[in-house]
Amino acid sequence: MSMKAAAPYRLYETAPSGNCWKVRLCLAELGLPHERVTLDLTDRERLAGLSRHRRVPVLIAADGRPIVESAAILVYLARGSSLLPETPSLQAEILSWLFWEQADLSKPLALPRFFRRMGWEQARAAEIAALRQEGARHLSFLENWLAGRPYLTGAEYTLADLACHVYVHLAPEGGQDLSAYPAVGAWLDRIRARPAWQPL
Ligand SMILES: N[C@@H](CCC(=O)N[C@@H](CS)C(=O)NCC(=O)O)C(=O)O
Repeated sequence: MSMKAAAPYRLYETAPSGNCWKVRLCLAELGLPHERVTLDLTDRERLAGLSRHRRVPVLIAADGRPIVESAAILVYLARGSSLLPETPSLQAEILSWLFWEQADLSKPLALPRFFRRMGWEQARAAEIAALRQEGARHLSFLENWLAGRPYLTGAEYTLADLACHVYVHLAPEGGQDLSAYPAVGAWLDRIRARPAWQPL
């Protein structure tokens, strides 16, 4: 009789979450065995026992410690891989993209999508318009940045691209038009062509 070895990582997630998708993409890119537990966000009691913020994603690390915040999970998984090279200055630059994604980029791209999914598009029209404007400002910045390089930190795909492309890819679901950003579109195409990339 064969005993099935336990997967070293367990990911608690919800289906539509971009932050959870980032973690799945990272696990796939690195070929790390894992199991997924897909929750319903109404399952507050279960979430409270897993995450101090009652949010997903939560990754149970190999030693059983729960890790919250998608950026922290990505760094934990990617250590020692080409997604997070050891060169200290490059590593710091990659982290700076992860912090920027969380502090600036993701909110104006993710919230209009969330409001649309909830059916709040009319009720929150003014807020959505302001968020789209802010999102467009970040997309223009990315357009200029990516005009001169294939990936955010240069020639190689890293955790910076993995983390930052997720809500850019999903932005049209929130009504953001990406057609004015050809360098961003080409960057997305390069990332989506990776063998391990999978749609949400
Ligand atoms: N900064 C956090 C954001 C996590 C987050 O907002 N998760 C959402 C799903 S994408 C969630 O669990 N929302 C439930 C809630 O806030 O009640 C991360 O990157 O992990």
